[in-house]
Amino acid sequence: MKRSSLMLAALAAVLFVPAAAAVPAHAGVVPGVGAVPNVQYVAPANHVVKVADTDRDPQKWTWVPEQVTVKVGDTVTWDMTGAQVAHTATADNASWDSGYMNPGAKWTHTFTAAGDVPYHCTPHPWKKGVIHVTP
Ligand SMILES: [Cu+2]
Repeated sequence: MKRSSLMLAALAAVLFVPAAAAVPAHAGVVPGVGAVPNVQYVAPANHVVKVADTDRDPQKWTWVPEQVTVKVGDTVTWDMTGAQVAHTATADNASWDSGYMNPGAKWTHTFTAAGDVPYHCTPHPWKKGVIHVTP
């Protein structure tokens, strides 16, 4: 009886090894390179914003989508394919400005700092958008 209790205790000790002692799922050794740290690399993503400007009432024109959430290092491309007139994507704080983008033009900006960046269109300032940049 006492012996089987000891065996159970030993078995439990083997089964309940703390998870931290386990080899990380992404860690490994690459021949010629060495140990690879358990860091997951996420490639920067590109996000696309278009414009809806076909309504006869310019007040109804909008960015599509009006809000975009990106990560630091991601890019946003304003794509004027299908637009009827020229627009600008202009940060409200003037930190970046596409300049006039004619129909069919594209302009890409990389976001390097976390935070919300409201922007507008210079000739149509009611056309507002926000880029939410997360760490
Ligand atoms: Cu505009």
